[in-house]
This record gives sequence, structure tokens and C-alpha cells, in this order.
Amino acid sequence: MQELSITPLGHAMGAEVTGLDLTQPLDEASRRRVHDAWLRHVVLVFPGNAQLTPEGLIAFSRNFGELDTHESQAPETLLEGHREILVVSNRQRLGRPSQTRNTGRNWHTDLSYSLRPAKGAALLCLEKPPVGGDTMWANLTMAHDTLSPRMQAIIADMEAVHDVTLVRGLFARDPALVAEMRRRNPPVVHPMVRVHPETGRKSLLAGERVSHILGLTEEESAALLGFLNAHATSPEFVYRHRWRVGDIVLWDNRCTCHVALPDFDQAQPRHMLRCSMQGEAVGRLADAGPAPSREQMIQAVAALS
Ligand SMILES: O=C(O)CCC(=O)C(=O)O
Ligand SMILES: [Fe+2]
Repeated sequence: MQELSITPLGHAMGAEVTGLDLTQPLDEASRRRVHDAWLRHVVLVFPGNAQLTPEGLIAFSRNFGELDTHESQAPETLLEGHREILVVSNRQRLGRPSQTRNTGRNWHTDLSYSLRPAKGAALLCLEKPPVGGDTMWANLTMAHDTLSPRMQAIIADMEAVHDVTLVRGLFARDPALVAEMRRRNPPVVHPMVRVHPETGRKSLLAGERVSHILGLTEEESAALLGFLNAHATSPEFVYRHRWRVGDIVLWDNRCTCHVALPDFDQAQPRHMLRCSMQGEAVGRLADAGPAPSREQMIQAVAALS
């Protein structure tokens, strides 16, 4: 067996880990080195795992936390007999179009539309199109730290609503599944700035599944979110992964967002298995009622004068 080696892949984040046999349990020293590399490089790539079984993926993923059993997901999107594995695939499933064929098509942090955004995830590529089908991750710690101190102070105590209906392409899926996803995931509130429980560093919880910032008008919220999302996903903060069959990509979901690009021939199979590590319960259910519009504010002020 080669020696464990960790090679950076990008400046913003990303490192490749080789020299591990993931069909065997990791010894404690290797587990620690990989865990430290995960915190440091945020996205880790483990090549050459096409033969790993579902049980092997589950066992490997458990090195990084307790696994989510996907209560927030429709059961038909999970691997038969393994609630810990979500099948992200455009292959037909159970004789029907796959309900995860367009998963991850806008910038998001996994499960931010639930009370418990994932801690991290491991995605194993079993089939990929000849070209395209890349995934991009953005480093939200960098995004936070490169805002001006004044902007950091402005957003420090802000909270935002995350909404499963903003999952791009959701409504192209089976209406019964969409109803199920909405029933399982009413809108939730999360802080805009998160503190990483292990590194203590702040990050910006941005993404395209945020509907609005609490306490602002619709217009203020849209403008600020537009700026923050553009800033957070600017190329300087992004690692783009070009998949090879057998790659496992492990990401820290507490300080990143990601997007799965639809830049490939959809007639070609793209088939991945994902385990998510359970995050801390940080959110709360959103109170009813959308943000007031500027028009409503004008009317309210007029009524006072
Ligand atoms: O298919 C991908 O590349 C990623 C999809 C996604 O967002 C996820 O599995 O969390
Ligand atoms: Fe995702």
C-alpha cells in the first residue's frame, strides 16, 4: 500500500487524498490526518473507489460523523435497504424517471431548508458522462472574511429564511414527491453568519435557496442577497471538480455551498451515491408571512403622517 498523501488541488480549497484503502477501516492515525485535512482543505477527493460497496461508503462516511437517515427526503430517492444513502442519478429508478436527476442545480448548502443542515457529505461517482457534469463548491469562510468589516457587522445578527421550494427544478419532479418534500420541509430560519463548531471560523450562509432576510423589505433583501450570493460564489472562492468514475468527494457543509452543473448530455448516465453526516439542529421554523414590500412601507408611513 502507498503512503497516505494529501495534495492540494486549489487555492480556495480542495485536496486529493491517496494511499488509503477505503475497503478497510481507517486506523486512528490516518483518520485523524484525514479529518485535519478535511478541516483545512474543506473539500477532499479520494480517487479509485469504483468498487466500494454501499456498506463500504457508509462505513467510510461514518469516520466523519453520524449519518443522516434522510427524514427530510422522499423515501424513493434512497437506496433500497440503506436509508443512509441518497441516490443522485439520472438513471431510471423503479421504472420511472429518477427524482434526483436534477439535484443540486442551484447554489446551496445541503439540507439548509431543514432544521438540521448537514455537517458534511461524501459523494461517490459510479457513472459519469464522457464530458461535463462537474460540481463546484464555494468557500463561505473566505466569502465572509473578505467582506468589509462594516458589511460583516451589518450581517452579523441577520437571519434568513430557507425554502425547499427554491430548489431549482423541484417542480419538474413528480407532484406527489414535491408535495412530500414540502410537507417534510416547511420554511426555516437560519443565521446568515455561522460559526464553525470545530474551527471557530465564521462563514456566510448564502445560496439560492434563501428566500429573504428577516426584517428587511423584499427589495432590500433581494438586493443584499444578490450581492452576497454573487460575492460568495465568485471564482476566487470556488473549487470545480471534474469527476472520474470512482472519485469520492467529501465536503464540509458547514462552511461551503455547491452546485451540480447540468452541462452534459442528459441521455448519458450520471450516477452517484451520497451519504450525509448529520449536522447540529440550528434552525427554527419560520413565522408565517412574507417580507413587507416597499409599497407597503410607503402606505404605512403615509398612514402615520
Ligand atoms: O450531483 C452532484 O454533483 C451534487 C448534487 C448535490 O447537490 C448533492 O448531492 O448534494
Ligand atoms: Fe447538494
